[in-house]
Amino acid sequence: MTTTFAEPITRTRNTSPSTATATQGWAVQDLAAPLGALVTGIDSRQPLHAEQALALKRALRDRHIVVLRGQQLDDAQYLRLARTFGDVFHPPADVPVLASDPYGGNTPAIVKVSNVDDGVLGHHELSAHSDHHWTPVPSSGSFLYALEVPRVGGETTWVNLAAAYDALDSATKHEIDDLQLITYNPFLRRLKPLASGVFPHYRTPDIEPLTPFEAHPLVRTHPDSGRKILFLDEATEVEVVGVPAAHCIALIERLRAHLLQPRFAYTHRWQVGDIVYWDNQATLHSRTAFDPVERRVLKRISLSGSRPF
Ligand SMILES: O=C(O)CCC(=O)C(=O)O
Ligand SMILES: [Fe+2]
Repeated sequence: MTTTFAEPITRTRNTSPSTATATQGWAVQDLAAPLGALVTGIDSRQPLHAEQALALKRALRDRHIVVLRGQQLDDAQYLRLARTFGDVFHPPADVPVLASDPYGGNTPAIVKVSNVDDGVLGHHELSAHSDHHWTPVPSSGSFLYALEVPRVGGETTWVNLAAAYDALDSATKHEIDDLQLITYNPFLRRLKPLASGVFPHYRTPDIEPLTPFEAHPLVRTHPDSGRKILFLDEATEVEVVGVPAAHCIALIERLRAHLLQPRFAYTHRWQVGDIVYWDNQATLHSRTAFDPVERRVLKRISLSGSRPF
């Protein structure tokens, strides 16, 4: 089973800014799950103190996702919080991404992830992915801020890709350590659907490659922690560079089945006011479907990253 916990177990931090009183205490605690930390006592309407910002950066490096509850931010405050950790992600002009114009470019800094009004992603299930994986310089991390949530469904699950790599047997590690993987842009595939209407999980020689594309290491090294990451998602069209498809289809299927094991996962049940900040370099996230009659409104900000190595 996937781990679903809101309650922290380990207190990793219990300190206050220098001016703090007892009521201004804040803490960062591990969730009782294979990844995730819960931050309490921080009101992110105010700029973070240096110690708080550093504690969140450390928690992200070590636990891959950081959860803040009970926040109430306007867009400027939300952007200020996100920019504490980096620049907002903008794709190249010819690379379409979520909420950009159909052919790329003009991507809003704040994306409304919502099944109502002018939002994107509707109410359906989403397979596990890392935001902007298919771009030349993928995102370092994303934030989601919950404004309205359904009573049932619409949970988001994160997968710990560092733990997934560590748990591979040594023969598999040896086999994949130096492979390069192209993850084709699913927004391009929507613009150029196959005659069959199928969204392939692996590009076979009979399928013309989508362009532009970029190869990244299948096993990347995390730029902050140095840990090895199995940088592969659940269902996007991929291709291992320079190895016949016939061999790699089975390999990729096996790796995908491996990383989707619930022992690597944390599922978040959203409450209004939650902000989750996650590392796109070390995690995947997926979402369960929910009743379209219910409203679900979140706002996403993605940060720019660096070329995977
Ligand atoms: O709606 C969700 O829970 C996740 C949506 C998503 O994948 C994203 O905003 O990047
Ligand atoms: Fe996403």
